[in-house]
Amino acid sequence: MTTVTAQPAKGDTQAAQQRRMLREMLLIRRFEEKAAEAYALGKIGGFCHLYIGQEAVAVGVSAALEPTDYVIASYREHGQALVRGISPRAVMAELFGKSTGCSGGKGGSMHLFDVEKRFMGGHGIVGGHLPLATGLAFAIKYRGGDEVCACFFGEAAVNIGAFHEALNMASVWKLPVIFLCENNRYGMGTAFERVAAVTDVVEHACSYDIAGEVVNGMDVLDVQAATQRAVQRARKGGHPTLLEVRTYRYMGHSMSDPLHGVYRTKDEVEEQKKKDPIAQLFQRLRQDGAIDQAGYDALEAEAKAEVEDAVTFADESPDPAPEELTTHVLAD
Ligand SMILES: Cc1ncc(C[n+]2csc(CCOP(=O)(O)OP(=O)(O)O)c2C)c(N)n1
Ligand SMILES: [Mg+2]
Repeated sequence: MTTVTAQPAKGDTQAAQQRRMLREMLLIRRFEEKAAEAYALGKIGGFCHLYIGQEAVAVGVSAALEPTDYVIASYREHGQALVRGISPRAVMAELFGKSTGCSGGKGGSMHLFDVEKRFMGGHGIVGGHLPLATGLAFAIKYRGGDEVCACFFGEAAVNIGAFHEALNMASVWKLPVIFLCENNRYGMGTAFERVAAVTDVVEHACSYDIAGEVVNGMDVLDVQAATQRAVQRARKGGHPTLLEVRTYRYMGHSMSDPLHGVYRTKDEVEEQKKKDPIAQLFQRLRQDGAIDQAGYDALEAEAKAEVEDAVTFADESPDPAPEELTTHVLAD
């Protein structure tokens, strides 16, 4: 099975591209629900952080990128990996710790990786990959390329020194990097309302010559448009951007965190679900006459089938061989 990515294809009409974005969001949602099920069945070891609710961010950003652009992410990265074209089979097999996974079964949920797709991880240390994003952008500029590097991270990373170092160096060297702060309001079960604090950071970043925007992360088209502006700045003159994308996760922090935890109410989650990014895009496309219920159902059925296929593939794949325990390079 092939994955349809939200990246624009030649000759794509706007409606066709938006239908692809809807399909991508559906694929991520159905994939994540299946991952939760598989985790409960004991098929996934270690941590597993789901992306349900935040789909519009990965899909909107990816729709504004070229396949040659680089993406680097935190540990909540299943959605970004899928939308950049790593197959659901390779992602699910990685979650299951199987040798057919995109990191050979040795990385797991937090360490998805695919150099060919220019997906540079999956990183577990909060804020730790931001300097790597600056480094990737430095390499692009050093080689005279016109690619950009998109770096996803949660809002808790803005407290980390590496966040400021990475942004500062990107600004000083004028590097083609887009810092995407996915502000889902919570960092690992804490009760801090971070919206205001992060917005202050965006303003601060602007003061050291990084463009900054606050974006509605529940609207995939807003995310796409803001990323397109950032990409334009980056490709033109290597000007970096910080986007604070306001989003919301419906599930707990990880599979070991209860759905609502003690830091938010069920009502709050239900209220946020009214802004669901998938429902919003479907509504808009339906109003424009670009899709009907049958068209939506067909997209959803395709997504479900792709995820079922991925689970079967992961189930049937072998564990990594014992002699691979100490190797760090994937065999061809
Ligand atoms: C340097 C560091 N400190 C602490 C942790 C433990 N930790 C894991 S996730 C997390 C919260 C991160 O929240 P946020 O950046 O908002 O991302 P989200 O989980 O909301 O996507 C923390 C503190 C870590 N992984 N790395
Ligand atoms: Mg957060």
